[in-house]
Amino acid sequence: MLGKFFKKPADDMNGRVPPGQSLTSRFPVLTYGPAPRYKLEDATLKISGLAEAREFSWPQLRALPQTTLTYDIHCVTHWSKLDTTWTGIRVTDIMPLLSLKPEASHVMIHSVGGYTTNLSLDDFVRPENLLAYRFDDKPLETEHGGPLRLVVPHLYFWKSAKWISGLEFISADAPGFWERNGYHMRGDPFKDERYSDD
Ligand SMILES: Nc1nc2c(c(=O)[nH]1)N[C@H]1C(S)=C(S)[C@@H](COP(=O)(O)O)O[C@H]1N2
Ligand SMILES: [Mo]
Repeated sequence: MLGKFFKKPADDMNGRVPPGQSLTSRFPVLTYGPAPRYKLEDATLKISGLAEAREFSWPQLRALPQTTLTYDIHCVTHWSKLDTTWTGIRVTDIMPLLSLKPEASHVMIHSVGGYTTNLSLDDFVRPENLLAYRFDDKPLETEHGGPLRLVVPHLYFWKSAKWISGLEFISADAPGFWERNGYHMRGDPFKDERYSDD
């Protein structure tokens, strides 16, 4: 009974801060390897796997509705940042343009430079998930994934692939870069799903 109270930090902002996380007002950069540098006009999104193959150019993506959303982000390295504001294209505005095969259940996100991360379609196709190109009403900086990155705020931030280049639809879950290196396959911060043995 008491343990239940004591486990909950007094400053969890009414449940907004997941267990084991501390708030930061900075915006730390976490990248494995070098950051690629290219213009937004040159960004493309390649659709592959269990979907009709196609490639979106930036003008084709830019023609979709533009959405600005504010939400909290949580990194597995124990920092959380509240009220971050992103502008981009909703995943739910792109999905109706894709012809998925019925077997598709997951997606492997691909980035320029080879980074990958896996998501179930349930986690990917959510109205708050964005292909973001602006942060804080400014063009997204290179080190934070500019010109174009995925933002999936309900999971740890390693799922939010920077410099996104492709969506590969697959019929079973498979590990991406960090997931092969010990991170959890799903990564829900509120369930403390940091490593594969959590
Ligand atoms: N392409 C790519 N995307 C990536 C990463 C990376 O190394 N390469 N790092 C991930 C990790 S571990 C985190 S915590 C966030 C960090 O985003 P930030 O640098 O904007 O804080 O990006 C994620 N997306
Ligand atoms: Mo991370």
